[in-house]
Formats: sequence, C-alpha cells, structure tokens
Amino acid sequence: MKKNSLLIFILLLFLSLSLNAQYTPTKENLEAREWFANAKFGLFIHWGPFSIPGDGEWVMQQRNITVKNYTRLMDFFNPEKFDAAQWVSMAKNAGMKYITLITRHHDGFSMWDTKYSDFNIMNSPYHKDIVKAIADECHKQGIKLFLYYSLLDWRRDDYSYWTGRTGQGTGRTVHGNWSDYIKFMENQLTELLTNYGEIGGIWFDGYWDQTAPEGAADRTPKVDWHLDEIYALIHKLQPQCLIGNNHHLSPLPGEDFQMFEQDLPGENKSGLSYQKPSDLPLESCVTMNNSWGFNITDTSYKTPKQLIDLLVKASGYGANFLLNIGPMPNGVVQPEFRERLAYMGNWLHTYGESIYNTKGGYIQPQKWGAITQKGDTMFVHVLNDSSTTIALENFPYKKITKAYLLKDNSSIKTSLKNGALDIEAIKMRDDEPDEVIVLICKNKA
Ligand code: FHN
Repeated sequence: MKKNSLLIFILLLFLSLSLNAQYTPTKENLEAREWFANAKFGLFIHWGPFSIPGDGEWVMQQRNITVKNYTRLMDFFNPEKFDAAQWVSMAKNAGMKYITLITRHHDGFSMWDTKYSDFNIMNSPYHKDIVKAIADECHKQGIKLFLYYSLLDWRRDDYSYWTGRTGQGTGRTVHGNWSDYIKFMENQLTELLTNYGEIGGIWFDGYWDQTAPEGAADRTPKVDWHLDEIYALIHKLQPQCLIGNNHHLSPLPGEDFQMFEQDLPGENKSGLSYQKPSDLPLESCVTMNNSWGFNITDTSYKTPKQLIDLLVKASGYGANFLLNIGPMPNGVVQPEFRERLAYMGNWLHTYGESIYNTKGGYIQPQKWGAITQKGDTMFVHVLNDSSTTIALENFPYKKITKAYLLKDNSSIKTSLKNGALDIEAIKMRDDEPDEVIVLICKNKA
C-alpha cells in the first residue's frame, strides 16, 4: 500500500512537471501574435546614460569602465529635450505599429521608477519615469509598447559574471547569489507589467552571455536562467504579452515570437543567426547606421532605399522589421534618423497595403525583389532592375485576372503557362525604391 502511494505520488509529480514544461498560449496571446505578425514595422529605441559618451551602448564593456566610475553617468543623465509625445508621433508617422523601448540594458540602468535598484532614472537629475512617459503616450496615441529587458548585467554582484562572456572588466570581486538575481529580475518585471498598462511584449536579451559563441555546437547556458518561472510570471501578469528572447537560438518553450539580429530570417549575414526561422511570428531588428546606442562618429547611415529593401524583404519572409534609433543624450533624435523615418512613412502611405496584414511570399525573397500576399492578391516588389522578364516558377494559381502597378494602376503584361508566370521587365526609377506589381489571382493550382 505504501509502495502504491509512493508510485502514485511520483506519477503525479511527473505529470505536473511535464504539464508545466508544456506551454499552451492563451486565446489573448494567440490574438496578440496575429496582431504582431500583421503589424510589420516597429521602432527600436536604444537610449539611456550609455548615450552620454557617444560611443554606443557597449561603452562600459568596451572601455572596461568600472562600476564605480560608470555609476557617475547617472549624475549627468538629464535629457531636458526629451518629448515622449514627439517620439511616439514620429514612430506613428513613419508607419510603425509598435515601439520596443530599452528599459534596462546590460549596463543595468533602469529607465523607470523601480524599488529594486538605486541605479535608476529617479536618482538622475532628470528624476522622471521615462518608461511611464513613453507608455502613457503609446496608450494615448494607440501604438503598442514592447519592453526590452536585459538578462545580462555588467554591474550587479549577484549576476553570474564569473561564468559570463562579458562584463569581466568592471571591477567586481564579490560572487553574489544567483537566486537573488533571478528574484530581482522577477520583481522588476512585475513592476513593468503592473504599473504601465498593457504591454505588447517583453524583448529579452543577454542570454547569450552565458553560452558558447554563436555557431558553436553546444550552446547550453552555464546558468539556470529559470525561464519557465519567468515566462510563467509574465504570462500570468499579462496573458497577451508576447515573449521574445534574443538568445540567437531556436525558440525555447514559452516564447511567442522569434527575432533575428542585424539579419533577415535565415540569412545569417551577421554571424549571429545560425538558428532556423520557426513557425512563430518573426522579427528582424536592424540598426540605421552600425550602432544601436548613440554613436557620435558613426555616420554609416543606410540609405532610404536600403531601408525600404529591408522592410520589403522582411515582409517577403513573413517577418516584422524593427528599425533602431539611438537618440542623443539630450533626448533629441538626430536629423539623419528623423529624415529616414519620415521617408519610410511617406512610402508606406502609398504602398502600405502591400506590407501591412500580408503574409510572406510563396517563394522567398530573390535578387530582383520579394513577394507579399494577402488572400488571392499577390504583391510582386521589384527592388532591382529586371532587365529581362521576372519568371515565377510553380506559380500557385491558374489564372491572373488583373495585373497592374500599385502606384498608378497602369497595367502590366503577364503570361501564365504550365505553372510558370512571366512578368514584363520593369525599368526602375531613381525616385522609386520599389515597383509594386499587384496580381489579382484566381483558381489555386
Ligand atoms: O548586446 C546587445 C546589443 O547592445 C543590442 O541591444 C542588440 C539588439 O539586438 N542585442 C545585443 C546583442 O545581441
């Protein structure tokens, strides 16, 4: 009898453990995923005291600034020109549907009024909660807010820096308690998910600090990140809140979207993305120059045409495009960024229907451009001169009822024979980054 009860107990324990490990997204969460997959374009904002030296957000690590010296940046962070309403409307006018804001980067500075760390905005001369200002404006202007949160910390003693890949030069000597660090993160995440209204998603980063470099065969983390516990807490506090983790691995249980850094899904030009695109909603995050945080000497701005190509190709892969800005320490977004965002907004004003609410093309982006689809309408985006006709093999429809240029409705010649579609050559114009051909299709092949 005793033996039987023990067996039943073990069985129940096993059942409950495996149920916990299995993540079933709620209805709200599935709806939020659908919204996200249709949103297509977001603004990433890397900003904080790390912006002050004008040397990117990794300045602490790259210049081996000690915790003691780095902490002084808090005394200078006073972005008197910061205007949340302006930033949010700038994103909206760019055609963006969400903002992903740094709340705490690897330097550990909290951009909100947190009870759990003194290194926070309320102890700076600015003394106002930046997360709140942006959250309030996002809610007011009807744009979703995602929060970036670093798992890695270059200041705290209880972060397992001694097993990490970075943060060795910041002068820490004490080995703190890892479980304190997990509790600290849970407390902070609870604040973020309780005090700032509806949050679209949590965007984690820094997991990779505890793994072998990208591309290594074994990337098992050296610490237990307690992700099951952390993810369950987030989904309990806000079931619709999407979780993404920039670990540069395939999605882990409990995650709701998958991101690719400085890359389109599956391309791995950055060397960070060996993982394959999954069935979850996808996102590509990209910088406008070569820096995430404000960098005073980095003038390698992508051209508006390059940015449109990235947005279109991301959509062609069925992914969102999260475009980054690194505002200046005084709260001003430099003109080179503002001009490019305005350009994107203008372009989307005309061509938005070929991007928003679309799915990736039946073939992946090609040298000449990419395809997006909405029901039986196909948008063929010609991004590079097609000196000969565009040939689409294995075309998934038997008939084209109409083919025309989206910008002026002028008709386009097509010929569909034996499952192969030929589209007449398009001559690109300098002022048009993308010639969008609309194909109204009928009868699935
Ligand atoms: O180290 C960060 C980096 O500063 C930046 O935040 C990017 C954004 O994708 N992610 C990390 C590197 O993987």
